[in-house]
Formats: sequence, structure tokens, C-alpha cells
Amino acid sequence: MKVYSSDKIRNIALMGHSGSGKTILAEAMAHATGVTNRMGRIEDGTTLSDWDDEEIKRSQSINASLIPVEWADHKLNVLDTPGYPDFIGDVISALRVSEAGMVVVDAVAGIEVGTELAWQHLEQENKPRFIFVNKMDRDNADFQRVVDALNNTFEGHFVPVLLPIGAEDNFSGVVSVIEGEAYMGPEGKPGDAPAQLEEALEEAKLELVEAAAESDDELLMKYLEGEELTPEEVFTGLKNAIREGAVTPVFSGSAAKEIGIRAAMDLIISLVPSPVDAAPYPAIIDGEEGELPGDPNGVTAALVFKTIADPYVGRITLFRVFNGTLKSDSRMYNINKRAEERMGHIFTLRGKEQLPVKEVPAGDIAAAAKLNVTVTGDTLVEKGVNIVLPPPKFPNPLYAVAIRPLTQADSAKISNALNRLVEEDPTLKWYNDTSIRQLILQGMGDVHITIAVNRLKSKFGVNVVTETPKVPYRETVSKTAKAAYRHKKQTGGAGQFAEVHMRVEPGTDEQDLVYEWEVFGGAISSTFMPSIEKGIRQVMKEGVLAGYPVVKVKVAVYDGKEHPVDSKDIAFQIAGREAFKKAFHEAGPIFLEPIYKVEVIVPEEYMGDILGDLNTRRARVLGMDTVRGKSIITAEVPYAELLRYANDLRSITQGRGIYNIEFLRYEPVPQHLSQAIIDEAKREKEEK
Ligand SMILES: Nc1nc2c(ncn2[C@@H]2O[C@H](COP(=O)(O)OP(=O)(O)OP(=O)(O)O)[C@@H](O)[C@H]2O)c(=O)[nH]1
Ligand SMILES: [Mg+2]
Repeated sequence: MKVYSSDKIRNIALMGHSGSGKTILAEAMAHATGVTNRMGRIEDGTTLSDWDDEEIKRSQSINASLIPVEWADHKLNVLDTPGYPDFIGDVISALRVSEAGMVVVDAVAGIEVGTELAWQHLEQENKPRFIFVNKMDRDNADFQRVVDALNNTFEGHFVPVLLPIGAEDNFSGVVSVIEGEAYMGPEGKPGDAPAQLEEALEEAKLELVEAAAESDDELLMKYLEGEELTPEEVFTGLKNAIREGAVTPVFSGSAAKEIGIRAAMDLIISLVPSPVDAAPYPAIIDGEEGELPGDPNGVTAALVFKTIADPYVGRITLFRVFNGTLKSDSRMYNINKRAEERMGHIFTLRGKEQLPVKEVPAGDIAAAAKLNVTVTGDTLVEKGVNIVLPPPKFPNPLYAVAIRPLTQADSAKISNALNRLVEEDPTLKWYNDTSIRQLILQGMGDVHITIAVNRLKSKFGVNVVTETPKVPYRETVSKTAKAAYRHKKQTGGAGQFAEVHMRVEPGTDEQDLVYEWEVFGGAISSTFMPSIEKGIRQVMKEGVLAGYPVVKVKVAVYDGKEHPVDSKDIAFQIAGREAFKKAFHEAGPIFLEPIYKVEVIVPEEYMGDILGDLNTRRARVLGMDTVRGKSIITAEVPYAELLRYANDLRSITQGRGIYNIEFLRYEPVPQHLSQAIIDEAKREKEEK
């Protein structure tokens, strides 16, 4: 593909509710610009974006896809993101490298959960926003109703820039409000605006011109003096207003019928900030906070925002250059890993297709294959330069399952396969929790996990069964107790003898075991000190009450007895072990459970339901706040009560709630719940 200079590039992320038509919109842009000679269809699994097997199977996007299109001597890097909330990771990645987000809204359904989530995200990231009201060809499509709803629901000023000509079966074209020209049919044939739109056009134009004028003193003077602003002046002013979030332009069209697509691309070029407009970019330069000018002739720095790990194609690393120019076959330095990488032939991706490029100037997006150590979030720089670009910020996982390899062969392959999956998707995590003897796979929701499990099988041939994860309880004591144990085996052959007296008490946060020796006068020789400790540590690993590790105890051995011949290491290990168990039982044993900080964000009207539900989860509510119609509830909640929260919150709020969690600490389990943990452990043991 041809190399475009930084000012000719536009990076835009398509976002919004699942099914609003983002993938088809990207497809229509590719078709309109001659990339394909026919439109792919979701139903046939033939779109450029949704090429992955799982995407085709589910008829929905799972990964962000890059669809570069060339239009009017510009290159538009369209990033088609998934709308389903479990796949938020790729929305975050795509937005990190885009100058703007375009929220696609269904003209019939109007504002949906995914619209709200996308909007919230764009507000948080402070990115210029655009709305594309899609599916104007559908029965009951109503453009004005959507614009009104947007203005009533969200902060900001939503103004049409492309008005629809007709609707439903009669939807035939769009009119550009600023220039007054119509684009008719799929070819976008030039035409005149129909008379019945005159009033709406005038009104929208006035709003746009005012917004443009207000963003620039010079324009404002001209406007107030009654002079007409040229379309160029309106575009320039409007660009500022959009950047400040004062105005959100609203497009209309039909991706499937390919109407309004060329007009939309024209406006993206005019209104979306180019990488030059959007500079400077924050970066850590030589260890200090600084800025990069986005200069293609400056030092080179690129951010890796996505990795595709395909067992057949190999690893593909997508990056955006923020400064300088990255050249094919060059060597770059991964500053995070402190390692050199050979870039090989670089290419841009279009869906899964690789299109070679010679070089990538600041602002553009491209990919490299077979890098050695580089992962998502890393910065690649030219040798001798110390620049770190802020990585995309991914949320902590919300949902977990335990997975068990089905056969020995699966077991051998599983950790490699999981590593590859996680490399591709930073919102997926896995670890082996030895305290509960389970392999834990964490993600953003049940669909996310289901797909990960499917991929384990289809991509890596690893079969697993999933189970509910156990809560990683810990065992400890709440008071001081003493116990003594005598181990004696002196019937025939070599004898064993050891007697240990010990005191067990609550320990410190820093160490699981504080072990002290208070034996005076040589009742036990100190050579047996480590033997007793070994016995204690063995019990701590295995647990006393229900098989969970023992933590935070202080043990003092203060007396005992030994035998000149029969006392040996093993005898004291056994005595230490048994004495510890005895004392532990006497010392007010309790369970500790993990406590998480939970932040729930829901539309105000759900606040009561959320609080009521949290109440049943033993939550401690720390704060409640309402900001612009959204309630934010923070609470401390035991992990045991959060295992199904992703699903439960979804059903309480019809999917309109989001939350994030963060581990805080371990806390004692209330006494009345302890017995259930013990019973459950017993039941499991018997089953085995
Ligand atoms: N009538 C009509 N249908 C459309 C239009 N655009 C998309 N569709 C259909 O809407 C369905 C969903 O379209 P997608 O492009 O997959 O939606 P998406 O926003 O990418 O959805 P996710 O990938 O799940 O986030 C498909 O069946 C499309 O054919 C349109 O303009 N008009
Ligand atoms: Mg899609």
C-alpha cells in the first residue's frame, strides 16, 4: 500500500452496541473505495473484519479489526471494534491508537446499552466523538428521534451533519449540512437537497456555524458582524469544537444499502483530527513526563496495541507510530523488554490480509510478524532513544472459571496454549492456584471465557472441562493456645521418640509463620529445631480445618523431651506436626477470605436494586455518588459473593451496569459460615 504522510491519515474507531452495524459500515467503506468488488455479509461470514472462525460462527465481532481505506488522497484507518461488553479489551486498544471514536447507533433501536457504554468510554478517554445513525433503510427508522434522544440522554450538543433523504424503503441519500450537497444512492451521485429538508438543513447549519464560530475568536467576530463563514472556516472551527467536546456531529446512513458512506468518509477527512492536529502526545522521555510532537522526521517511537497469536500464521504485532518513521527491515529496540527486535517486512493489515508497506510515518498503523519478545503495551523505539508510550489501560478480569485438562496430552499442552491466548488478549488471565489445586482462567464475562475455551480446542487442540472456581480461603488462629504431643514407637527394631510442647498464636501480616525456639536447659537439642519446623510447615501447606493453607501464625516451641537413641529427625517432624494440629484446634481457628473493592456504575434508577443486592452479598458499602444520571457505588465485597456477579449485574440492570474489582486483603469469615466450608471440604474428600 502507498505511504501517506501524517496529515493525510485519519484513525477512527467504530464503537457501539452489538449489531448496530459497525462491521458492515467498515465493509461498505471498503467496497465504496474499491477494496472489494462486492460487499461481504455477516450472514455469509464473508466480511473483511469478522474473519476469525468464532466471529463467523457467532455472527458478531470478537476482535478489533483494522480496515484501512484510501479515499480522496487520504488513508482512513478504520478500526472496527466488537460491541459485546465482554470484548471491551479490544475497544480500549483501538481507542488508544485512534484520534476519534464513531459510535454507530441503530436508527430503529436508538440508544442501547452498548451506545451508553461506548459513550462513557469516549468521555473517560476524552476523545473527539462522532455518531453514525445507521440502518436508515429499516422500517420505523427515525433520524430525528435518535438525535433528540442523544441530546436528552448525554451531556453535549448533538448536531446533524448529514441529514437523511427519506427513510425506510424511501431512504435514498444524505445531504451534507455544511455544504448543502446531496449524495444520492450507493454511488453518492451529486444532487440537490430536497425542498422539504430546507428548514431542517437551515436549523442544523445554524447550530454548526454557531458552534464553529464559538470555538475561535476570529471566526466569532466575523460571524457576529454578519459575514457568512466559508465551508472551510466552518470545518476548521467545528474541528476545534469537536475536539473540546462542545459538539458531536451526527451522521446518517445505511451501511447495508451503502447510502451515506462516501459522504461519511468525506466528513471524516474534514472533521476528524489528523495525527498532526492531535499532537503532541504524552510520553515518558528519559524517565520524565514529556511530549512527542508527532514529527515523522523525529526520533521513532511506536506503541504495540494488539497482538494476534495464530498457530498457523504465527504472531502478528500491530503498532501505531507516534513519532518518527518506522521502516521495513529495520531494527527497533523494545524499551520495556530491553531487547532488540528485527522488524522484517512490515505490512498493514486489512482484516486478515497483509499488505506490504515500505515505511510507516508518525500517525499511521501497521504490523510486523514474528517479533521475539514484544507484547501488547510495549514501546518500540529506534536504538539509543529512551521513550515509553503509555500502554492501553485494561480492566481487571471480572469472571473466573476453573479449567481441568481432559487427558494427559491436554495437560502437557495447556500452559503453552494458555500463554498464547493471554498474549493475544490482555483481559484474559490464567494462573495455577495451588492453594485450591485449580487452574484458574479469568476474563470479562462468561461469553469471553466460553470463547477462550473454544479457542483452546480449535487453535491449540487442548480439551478442558470447566468448573466453578473454589474460593481460595486461608486458615489461621484467633487466640493463643498450648499443646503437647509425644510421638513414641519403641516396639521392636529401631525406635522413634519425640515430645514437643508448643504455643500457637496469631502472627503478623508479613509472614505466614514466625517460628521461635524457647527451649531452655536442653530439654530438646536445638538440632531438632528445623525438624519440628518442617512438621509445622507441612501441616500449614495441607491445612487443618478444610485443606486450605495456614497463614499468619506464630509458633513457639518451649519444652519437650528427647531420647538419647530413639530421637531423630523424623520423630520430631511427626511430633511437631501433631502438636501443631492440636494447638491449632485449641487456638480459635478461623477461615480468612479474600475481600475485593468493587465499583459499580449503573443508571441512577438501578441504585436501589444494586444496594439491595449488595446487601445480600455481605457487602460493606463505602460510598455512593451520582454523576450525570449515573450512580457509582463502591463497596467491599467478599470474593465468594462475587463469583457470579458479572451475570447477576447484567440481569439486574438489563446489561446497563458495569463494574470493576480490585483485590484488597484477607479478612475473617463470619463464624456462622465456617461450618459450611468445612462440610464442603469433607464432602469433596469423600467424593474422591
Ligand atoms: N437493514 C440494515 N441492516 C444492517 C445495516 N447495517 C448492518 N445491518 C445488519 O445488522 C446486523 C449486524 O451488523 P454488524 O455489522 O455485524 O453489527 P456490529 O455493530 O458489527 O455488531 P458487533 O460486531 O456484534 O458489535 C447484520 O445482520 C447486518 O447485515 C443497515 O444499514 N441496514
Ligand atoms: Mg462487528
